[in-house]
Amino acid sequence: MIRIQVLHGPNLNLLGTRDPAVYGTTTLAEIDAELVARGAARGAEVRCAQANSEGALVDLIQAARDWADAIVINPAGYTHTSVAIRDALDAVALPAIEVHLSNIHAREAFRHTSLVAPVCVGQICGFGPQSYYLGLDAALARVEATARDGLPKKGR
Ligand code: CA2
Repeated sequence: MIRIQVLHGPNLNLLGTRDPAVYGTTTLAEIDAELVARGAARGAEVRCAQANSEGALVDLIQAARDWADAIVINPAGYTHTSVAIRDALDAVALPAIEVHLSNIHAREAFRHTSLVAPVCVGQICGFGPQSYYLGLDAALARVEATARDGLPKKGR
């Protein structure tokens, strides 16, 4: 069975309760339930966790090494600032898919840079909650392809 760890960064616990114009009305619990259901439909186990602090996210990334085949992560505000989260993703060397609800490239300039992007397989942004579901598809596809064909020559 494929195992996917989904990680949500700071303030995403507020989803659906504040700022609906930017982040929509779907709650994090609803997104997590959909991810677990979609995973189960594909024969995969999906575990979801959210943390507001950088160190807690580093701990969750490290813990995923003992359990998961891949990570889907929305580092939220830490996307643009956290060397520690980038280093943790690099160190565990699991395939990671970066996701964002909003199109970070169409927003303020400081959101255009992602420190984690170079250590992820790829980035999906701008599709609201669908970004997570596409991220799950991408993670499952990558794990299945690696099991079938071995590690790709390029990419993580
Ligand atoms: O678009 C995304 O998913 C972001 O990762 C969300 C982050 C932001 O800092 C990134 O640049 C892009 C912010 C998450 C804050 O979530 C809230 C949810 C509801 C109300 C207020 C904030």
